[in-house]
Amino acid sequence: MKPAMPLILPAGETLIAATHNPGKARELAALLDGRFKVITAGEANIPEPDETESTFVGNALLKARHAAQIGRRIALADDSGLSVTALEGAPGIFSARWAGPTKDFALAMRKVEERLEEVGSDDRAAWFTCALAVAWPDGPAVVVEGRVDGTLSFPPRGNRGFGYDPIFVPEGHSQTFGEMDPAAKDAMSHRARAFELLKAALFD
Ligand code: ITT
Repeated sequence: MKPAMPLILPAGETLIAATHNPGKARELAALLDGRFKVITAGEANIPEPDETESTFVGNALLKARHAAQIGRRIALADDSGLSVTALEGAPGIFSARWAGPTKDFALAMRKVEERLEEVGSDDRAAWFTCALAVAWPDGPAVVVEGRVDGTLSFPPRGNRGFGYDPIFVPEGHSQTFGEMDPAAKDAMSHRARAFELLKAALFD
């Protein structure tokens, strides 16, 4: 939805990418495509906030507002995750937390496979969600959400991308996101779809 008062996001502006996940920071920088200068939350010395909300949208807004207030610049945050139909949407907003303190995604992907065995379902349907929030230091914020559907495939395949990419095969494709050319993932991912909505709301 377009804000009632147009929010200005001038090309060339320095944006804080409010993430501590290098895989995400890489994809966000590619999507921003030279339009903005991007510094990460780490470079701006912004600590990671606790993700206390119960939705992707809530956590994306929380992270963007936190970074914009501390960094005194416009901030873009991403809250995202993998949801599995047979696991009633888990891990969902807990996707990063399933990898434990050492961010071990081989472990997190095994956990998904084990939980599927436990529930005894053959349904391998899953989807990725990405909420993107932009917050201004003086208060306003915009948030959008994108989704990509697919199926899970074990064992994990490919070492591109990040997180759960090696077990996710997007609908209509045979390669996992972990095997795909990064540009191919960027053309169809949940993050790309959210980004299209953000562009329509803010840049066009
Ligand atoms: P920040 O909060 O610092 O941005 P984070 O990794 O903790 O980093 P989230 O809480 O949003 O971020 O967790 C999202 C997790 O979901 C992420 O760590 C990945 O494991 C997974 N995920 C999100 N997008 C993904 C993608 O495009 N490919 C694979 N896994 C993805």
